[in-house]
Amino acid sequence: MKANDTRIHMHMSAMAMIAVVAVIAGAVPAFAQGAQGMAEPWQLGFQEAVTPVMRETDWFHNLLLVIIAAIVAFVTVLLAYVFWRFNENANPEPSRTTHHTLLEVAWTVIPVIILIVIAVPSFRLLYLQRDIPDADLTIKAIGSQWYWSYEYPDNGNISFDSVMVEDDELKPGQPRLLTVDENIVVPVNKVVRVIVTANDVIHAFAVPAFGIKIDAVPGRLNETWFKAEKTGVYYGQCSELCGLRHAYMPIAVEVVSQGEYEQWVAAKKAEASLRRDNGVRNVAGIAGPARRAAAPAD
Ligand SMILES: [Cu+2]
Repeated sequence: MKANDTRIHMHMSAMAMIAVVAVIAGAVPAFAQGAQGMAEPWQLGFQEAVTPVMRETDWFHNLLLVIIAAIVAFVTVLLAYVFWRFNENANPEPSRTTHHTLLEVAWTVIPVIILIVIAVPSFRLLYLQRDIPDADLTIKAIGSQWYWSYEYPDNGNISFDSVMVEDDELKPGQPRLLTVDENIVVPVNKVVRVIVTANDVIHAFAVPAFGIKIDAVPGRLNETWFKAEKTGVYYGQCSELCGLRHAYMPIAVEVVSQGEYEQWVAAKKAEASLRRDNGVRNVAGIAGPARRAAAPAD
């Protein structure tokens, strides 16, 4: 009876294992396709890298994954061997050895080598992120509770707010919690410097496909950069807990061709001069608090 129970138990464990493998196998194709610019159900790993920084980050992550997996496997095997070989039954008379020069040198030097192997690409990546190349375009991103405002100082100081589109206003195909009323528009294959700050509390400007995440701190200017190498819309979210509607201030970056970008700039400038003619001077300043007041309390 007991043996039978054990067999049923083992059978169930095997079934569970098969289920886990099936789930992982099912997730892998999704990972390979990767919906552009956003996370997707059952995704494994990162979003598809669209900038040099994110490509390097991906590579570094994969390197660490191999190293950490090898260390975990090694330690597990070592522990299992110790349990089996040196338990009281198998080894009633323990050895009195206390020092072993070769072993001690090895377990000092090998971890040092592993750390160097990690440190070199780590610093390379850090410098790639921090050394901002000559920018073709600068954008200022300002976080507020709970939306982002953007300014284009190189392009006639275009400025606008970018507010999340609520669920009941989404058009078909627009992703929930990521769609905004006005995307940031940037040209493809151009170095974009992003200057980041905040109006009220600390927010964080993050776009996973670009490999950027930087705090938006009131009274401080932080900067980062990206060079998107593929057109499309890439989404990010505020990544610093900033209050009630923290989860509802997404970031949407639309990467377009240079020609389309110039058209967009021209249209934005025309819109701004129209507003000036109508006597509305600071649209961002007026729209901000009004929108804040209009945001549903939840
Ligand atoms: Cu925020």
